Amino acid sequence: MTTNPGKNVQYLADYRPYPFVLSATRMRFALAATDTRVRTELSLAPRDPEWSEDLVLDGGKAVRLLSLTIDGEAPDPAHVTRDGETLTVAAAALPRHPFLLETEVGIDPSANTAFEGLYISNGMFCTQCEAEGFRHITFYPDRPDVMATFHVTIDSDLPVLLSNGNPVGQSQGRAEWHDPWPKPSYLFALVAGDLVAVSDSFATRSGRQVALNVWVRPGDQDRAGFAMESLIKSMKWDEDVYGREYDLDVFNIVAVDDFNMGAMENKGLNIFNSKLVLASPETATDGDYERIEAVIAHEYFHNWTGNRITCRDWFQLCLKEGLTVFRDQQFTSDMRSAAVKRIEDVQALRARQFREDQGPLAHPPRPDRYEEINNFYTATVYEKGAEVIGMLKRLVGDDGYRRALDLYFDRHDGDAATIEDWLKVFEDATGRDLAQFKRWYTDAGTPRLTMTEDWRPGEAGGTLTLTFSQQTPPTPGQPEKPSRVVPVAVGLIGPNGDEVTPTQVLELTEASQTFAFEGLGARPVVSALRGFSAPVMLSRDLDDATRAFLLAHDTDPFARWESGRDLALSALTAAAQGQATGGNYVQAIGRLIADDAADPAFRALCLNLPGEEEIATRLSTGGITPDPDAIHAARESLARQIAETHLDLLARIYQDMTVAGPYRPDAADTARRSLRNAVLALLTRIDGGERAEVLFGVAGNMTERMAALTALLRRGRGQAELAALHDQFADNRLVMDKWFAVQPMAAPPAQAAQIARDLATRRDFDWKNPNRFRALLGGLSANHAGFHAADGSGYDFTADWLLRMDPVNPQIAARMSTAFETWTRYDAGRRAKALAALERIASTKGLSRNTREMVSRMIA
Ligand code: 0A1
Ligand code: ZN
Repeated sequence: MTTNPGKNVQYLADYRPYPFVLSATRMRFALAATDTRVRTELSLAPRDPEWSEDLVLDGGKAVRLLSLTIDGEAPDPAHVTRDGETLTVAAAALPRHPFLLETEVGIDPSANTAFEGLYISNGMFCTQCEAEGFRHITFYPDRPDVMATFHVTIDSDLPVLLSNGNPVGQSQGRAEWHDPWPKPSYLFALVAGDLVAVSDSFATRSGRQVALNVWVRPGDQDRAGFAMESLIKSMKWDEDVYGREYDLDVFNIVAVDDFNMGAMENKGLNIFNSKLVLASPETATDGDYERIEAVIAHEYFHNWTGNRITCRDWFQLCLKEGLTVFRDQQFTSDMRSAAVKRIEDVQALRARQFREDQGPLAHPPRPDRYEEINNFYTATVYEKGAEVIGMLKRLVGDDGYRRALDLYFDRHDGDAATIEDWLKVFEDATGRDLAQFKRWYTDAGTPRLTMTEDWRPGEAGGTLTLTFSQQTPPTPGQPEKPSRVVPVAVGLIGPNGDEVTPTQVLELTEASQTFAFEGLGARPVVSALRGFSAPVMLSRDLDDATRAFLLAHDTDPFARWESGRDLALSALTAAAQGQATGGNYVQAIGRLIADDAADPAFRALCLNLPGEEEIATRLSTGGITPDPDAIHAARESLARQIAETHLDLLARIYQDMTVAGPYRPDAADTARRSLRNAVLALLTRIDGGERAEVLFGVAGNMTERMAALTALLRRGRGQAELAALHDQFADNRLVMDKWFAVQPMAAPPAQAAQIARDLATRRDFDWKNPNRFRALLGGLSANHAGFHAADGSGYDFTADWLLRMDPVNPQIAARMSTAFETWTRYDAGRRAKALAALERIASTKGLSRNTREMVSRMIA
């Protein structure tokens, strides 16, 4: 194997403060596509004047040093050394007092296909500096604990020139920006291009007027209004709920077409992947609208949780990401339906984070080692990081949480903080000892909880005793897993369906523990892990009748949905192993969806069958090797069974849920469309596709058109609709991304890899665009039985393209390699083919650090 783990490993334990203090950074950019010049002035001082240290600045290979002076003088060249990743000025050449270091460098944005640092997207200059992109712009201490004010001058003929902070001068061909808030380099941003703005303003609660702009390319203005509305709601919400006010005169958002991730919280100048800004009813789905609202909020909330208080080092990434995800989840719950949001978040957590936690890429929310930090922008850092905060809030209560957060903002404003700092504010604000709780940050893996019940009737009422035991399977590098604090929210439902004991939070701290409920009239049914009170897997012996009872009567919406989910999963896992069918589920789901008083969104969530990946996970957690083809067949068969059994009811709901009037992406209309589309997916399996064809033809919005198209493709139809969509939207990148994604995703599994291969030969498969690449490869890997086709065609196609992408954009190649992260759970034939594909990648010469780390962890 040519992999080389260990060579570039960074360790949390090695943290050391930077030996110099940087107070102010001044930069001047002369923008040019192939030869941009950057002059940088750093106001530096030795941290300890008694101690002399070399000055080490980060700087990528492609940064050409043109000049360097210290207090205006060029040092002896013997004192300046350059290697591929740094520039070092020897201590002997440095004053013991504050000094000014000036550099000029040349960089080539047009050659930057990795989209890290300064690059060009569609004729527009833009930057991405998190995590370590700034070092591709200039020589700098590119680490989050070095914070400075920035003064930036941009020289360019392009009409719009933006950077962080407030504008302090604009003239023909030049703009100057000053950011008074000290910040680390990863929050730097610059944008220059031919852009137009949708503008508005916001008056903060202390009366400051903030100019708001959403910058897009000319012609896209009519699709930027929703982003602006979302921004204004976010600003208001953060004031109302967290007491956090915005702190500059302007807030700019820019949409760019080439972007490695979703969006970026640069101070005062958020840069977004255009798919998370641009939306119109004809081009975006309800899901897109909801994500736009959430991500606009997320980036805005970073202004306090991330920017005003940043991270000491990248091991602490979940300090800003977990908290900011938690905040954006709260925001969406407040804007829409809290119950629906919680269920969606848990589904996403299980699909991405539980999956990660069970495989070779498992790591704690706060890792203690990495080779390439860009590989750690993961579901564990983000989503599990948010779950950990949800548990903290549950344990200390809403008031305790509020006091802790106020203390956090007071105590750490302006700091580069750590997880220890974060936990300490909770300890100080609430008096609670969080030593054991900290394991949630340092330990990987999903705890398995088992709950058993013991019922003793008695004269003065019966006693129900619940026994919980917890155990966490080993993860890479962590064989032993001590017990954690697990908050388990429990309620009791009486035999008549009334709640007899409202929600109570039990705190597990031991490997095994019992809790007794006394004085009960009759044996109740336990509703456990309400609201998904901890990110664990709970197993308990429950028969289908009791699950159906909870699905009908539980007062906690999450737990109620979970009962339906468990019913469906037990039917599907049995069928995938060639056992009996899902009669109980089919009956129970019929009763639930017939309830017209229930929220349509909730009914839709219950009606959507668990995905094939989720079924595979459930099987492999139970020690059974999943067979992707059998899973696919089982799921299709259960869907048909539901459609046949409830044909009339479904047809009625399909009519009833028609949404009249102009399209609105709000919670109420979204809910109706989601139920209607869930019903359509079922009916299309037995109706020959007429409903879907009609809907595709008449629908004016993308939500319904995509639902119809997907349903048709799953039946091996939909070619005319695909062609129509292409004709209408060939010039719209975002719609064409959907067009590329849906084909491999909804294809019959045996054809999926070939369909992806054919699509990849098209001229409009602009694969260097991250969205387009993700659409095709992600579309295929979302087709569980297609990606895991027994002949290895899915693996081979994916490996071919990862290898092609790696030298161009290593971040994207590494990220998409996670399609393989579950490979060890399949049968020997599939494992051999997946391993061969991974080894082919690993043995390729010149592989990036990003992809090398991912692949070597997966085959370790
Ligand atoms: N901090 C951003 C995510 C982000 C991370 C890395 C990036 O480039 C490698 C870009 C964006 C967020 O949480 O939204
Ligand atoms: Zn974030």
